[in-house]
Amino acid sequence: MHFDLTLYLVTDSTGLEEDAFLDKVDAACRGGVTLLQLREKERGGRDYLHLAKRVREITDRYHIPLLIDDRIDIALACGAAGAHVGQEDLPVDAARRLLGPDRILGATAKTVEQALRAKEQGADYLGVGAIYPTTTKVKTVLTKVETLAEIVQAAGLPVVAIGGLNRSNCDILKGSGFSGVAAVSAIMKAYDPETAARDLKAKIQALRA
Ligand code: TZP
Ligand code: MG
Repeated sequence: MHFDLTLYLVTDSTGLEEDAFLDKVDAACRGGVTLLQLREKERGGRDYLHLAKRVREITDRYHIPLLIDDRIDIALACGAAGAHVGQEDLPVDAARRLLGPDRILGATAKTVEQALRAKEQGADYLGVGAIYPTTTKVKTVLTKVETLAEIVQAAGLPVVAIGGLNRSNCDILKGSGFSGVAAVSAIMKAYDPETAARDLKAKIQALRA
């Protein structure tokens, strides 16, 4: 399935009422998000599926592929475009078997070795980071931009950078071969997610040019 990593919104609904969360997602999509990952760490399956279906109504309207973090079952149940797995989630080959050949599968890679393994096992893109310290709840370590560049070269898969990235600090990615930026806070915590998305996207496009 075709996908564009340019501006990859990873959501976080923590502390938000459902409708307020969905309004933010909608605004961000309007601002030009190209790929969206629903990432929920606290919800049980039923609640997660309910939210995934509601988010999918939005992403479908904007023709943005929806991926589900970690939970392949939720991805399949809501008819998502794909899923993303981290180093502690299902291994990429198992996720690929469950998703089938046509859905999008992303994998987190913090080293060249992890990147090559993810590619061999069927990942379509790699998420690399955290590039900067993050305030989003996640178990991660910092990854240098030099490592990101090595991963781009070695794996030959599109790479999205993640972790503390925003419009003011993403210049660091210039020349690394990155395909796009994945962000939570820069969009979800913005007062105006539509403008935040639009501005960040313009910045990424300029950096990649
Ligand atoms: N993986 C590595 S850093 C991160 C994830 C999910 C969180 C990124 O969030 P933010 O708010 O854009 O730093
Ligand atoms: Mg995960």
